[in-house]
Amino acid sequence: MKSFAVAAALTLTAGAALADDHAMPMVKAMDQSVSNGVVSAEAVMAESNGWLVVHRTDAEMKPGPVVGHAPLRAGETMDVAAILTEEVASGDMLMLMVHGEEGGMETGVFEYTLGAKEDGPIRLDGNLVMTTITVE
Ligand SMILES: [Cu+2]
Repeated sequence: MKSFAVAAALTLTAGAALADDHAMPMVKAMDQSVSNGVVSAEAVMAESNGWLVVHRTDAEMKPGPVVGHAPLRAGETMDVAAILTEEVASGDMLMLMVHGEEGGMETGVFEYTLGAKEDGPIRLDGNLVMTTITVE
Protein backbone atom coordinates (compact mmCIF):
# COMPACT_ATOMS: atom_id res chain seq x y z
CA MET A 1 0.00 0.00 0.00
CA LYS A 2 2.76 2.41 0.94
CA SER A 3 4.66 1.96 -2.31
CA PHE A 4 1.44 2.41 -4.28
CA ALA A 5 0.86 5.77 -2.61
CA VAL A 6 4.38 6.93 -3.52
CA ALA A 7 3.92 5.86 -7.13
CA ALA A 8 0.62 7.72 -7.31
CA ALA A 9 2.23 10.88 -5.95
CA LEU A 10 5.04 10.67 -8.51
CA THR A 11 2.51 10.26 -11.31
CA LEU A 12 0.62 13.33 -10.12
CA THR A 13 3.82 15.39 -10.05
CA ALA A 14 4.77 14.30 -13.54
CA GLY A 15 1.28 15.12 -14.78
CA ALA A 16 1.43 18.61 -13.30
CA ALA A 17 4.82 19.29 -14.90
CA LEU A 18 3.51 18.16 -18.26
CA ALA A 19 0.46 20.41 -17.90
CA ASP A 20 2.76 23.40 -17.25
CA ASP A 21 4.81 22.69 -20.35
CA HIS A 22 1.73 22.63 -22.53
CA ALA A 23 -0.30 25.27 -20.76
CA MET A 24 -2.28 27.45 -23.10
CA PRO A 25 -1.63 31.19 -23.12
CA MET A 26 -4.38 32.96 -21.22
CA VAL A 27 -5.28 35.96 -19.08
CA LYS A 28 -7.36 35.65 -15.94
CA ALA A 29 -8.75 38.87 -14.50
CA MET A 30 -11.92 40.04 -12.83
CA ASP A 31 -13.97 43.22 -12.85
CA GLN A 32 -12.24 45.56 -10.43
CA SER A 33 -11.80 49.04 -9.09
CA VAL A 34 -8.75 50.84 -10.48
CA SER A 35 -8.83 53.67 -7.94
CA ASN A 36 -5.25 52.73 -6.97
CA GLY A 37 -4.14 53.47 -10.55
CA VAL A 38 -3.43 49.83 -11.31
CA VAL A 39 -5.14 47.12 -13.35
CA SER A 40 -4.50 43.65 -11.97
CA ALA A 41 -4.64 40.22 -13.53
CA GLU A 42 -4.78 37.24 -11.21
CA ALA A 43 -2.74 35.08 -13.57
CA VAL A 44 -1.27 35.27 -17.05
CA MET A 45 0.16 32.39 -19.05
CA ALA A 46 2.53 33.22 -21.91
CA GLU A 47 4.72 31.09 -24.16
CA SER A 48 7.60 33.54 -24.08
CA ASN A 49 8.64 36.71 -22.26
CA GLY A 50 6.44 39.60 -23.25
CA TRP A 51 3.83 42.03 -22.03
CA LEU A 52 0.39 42.22 -20.54
CA VAL A 53 -1.16 45.12 -22.43
CA VAL A 54 -4.24 46.99 -21.22
CA HIS A 55 -6.38 48.39 -24.03
CA ARG A 56 -9.51 50.44 -23.82
CA THR A 57 -12.45 48.63 -25.36
CA ASP A 58 -16.23 48.69 -25.43
CA ALA A 59 -19.21 46.45 -26.19
CA GLU A 60 -17.86 45.84 -29.71
CA MET A 61 -14.83 44.17 -28.11
CA LYS A 62 -12.24 45.76 -30.39
CA PRO A 63 -8.89 46.64 -28.81
CA GLY A 64 -8.51 50.40 -28.48
CA PRO A 65 -5.77 52.71 -27.23
CA VAL A 66 -3.24 51.31 -24.77
CA VAL A 67 -3.58 52.62 -21.23
CA GLY A 68 -1.12 50.36 -19.42
CA HIS A 69 1.35 47.50 -19.72
CA ALA A 70 3.36 45.17 -17.52
CA PRO A 71 6.20 42.73 -18.20
CA LEU A 72 5.48 38.99 -18.36
CA ARG A 73 7.78 36.02 -18.06
CA ALA A 74 7.46 32.91 -20.18
CA GLY A 75 5.15 30.57 -18.32
CA GLU A 76 2.79 31.63 -15.61
CA THR A 77 2.91 34.98 -13.86
CA MET A 78 0.61 35.47 -10.88
CA ASP A 79 -0.85 38.83 -9.80
CA VAL A 80 0.32 40.99 -12.69
CA ALA A 81 -0.02 44.74 -12.07
CA ALA A 82 -0.15 47.28 -14.91
CA ILE A 83 0.05 50.92 -13.89
CA LEU A 84 -2.49 53.02 -15.80
CA THR A 85 -1.02 55.80 -17.92
CA GLU A 86 -4.27 57.74 -18.01
CA GLU A 87 -7.46 57.99 -16.04
CA VAL A 88 -10.03 55.23 -16.47
CA ALA A 89 -13.58 55.81 -15.23
CA SER A 90 -15.95 53.51 -13.43
CA GLY A 91 -18.00 51.62 -16.03
CA ASP A 92 -15.23 51.72 -18.65
CA MET A 93 -14.28 48.43 -20.27
CA LEU A 94 -10.67 47.30 -20.53
CA MET A 95 -9.10 44.49 -22.52
CA LEU A 96 -6.09 42.72 -20.98
CA MET A 97 -4.04 41.12 -23.77
CA VAL A 98 -0.88 39.07 -24.03
CA HIS A 99 1.74 40.65 -26.30
CA GLY A 100 5.16 39.30 -27.27
CA GLU A 101 8.60 40.81 -27.74
CA GLU A 102 8.73 40.04 -31.46
CA GLY A 103 9.41 42.66 -34.10
CA GLY A 104 10.74 45.35 -31.86
CA MET A 105 14.16 47.01 -31.84
CA GLU A 106 14.91 46.46 -28.17
CA THR A 107 14.33 43.64 -25.74
CA GLY A 108 12.74 44.60 -22.46
CA VAL A 109 11.48 47.93 -23.78
CA PHE A 110 7.76 48.21 -24.50
CA GLU A 111 7.56 49.46 -28.09
CA TYR A 112 3.96 48.77 -29.04
CA THR A 113 1.44 51.40 -29.96
CA LEU A 114 -2.02 50.58 -31.30
CA GLY A 115 -1.70 48.74 -34.61
CA ALA A 116 2.12 48.54 -34.52
CA LYS A 117 4.06 45.38 -35.36
CA GLU A 118 6.61 45.95 -32.58
CA ASP A 119 5.82 43.89 -29.49
CA GLY A 120 2.46 43.02 -31.04
CA PRO A 121 -0.18 40.64 -29.73
CA ILE A 122 0.43 36.92 -29.77
CA ARG A 123 -2.18 34.69 -31.37
CA LEU A 124 -3.46 31.26 -30.47
CA ASP A 125 -5.09 29.52 -33.45
CA GLY A 126 -5.49 32.95 -35.00
CA ASN A 127 -7.16 34.45 -31.96
CA LEU A 128 -5.93 37.16 -29.64
CA VAL A 129 -5.17 36.01 -26.10
CA MET A 130 -7.16 38.38 -23.93
CA THR A 131 -9.98 38.95 -21.50
CA THR A 132 -12.16 41.97 -20.92
CA ILE A 133 -13.16 43.53 -17.61
CA THR A 134 -15.44 46.33 -16.53
CA VAL A 135 -14.04 48.91 -14.15
CA GLU A 136 -16.05 49.09 -10.93
CU1 LIG B 1 -3.12 44.19 -27.57
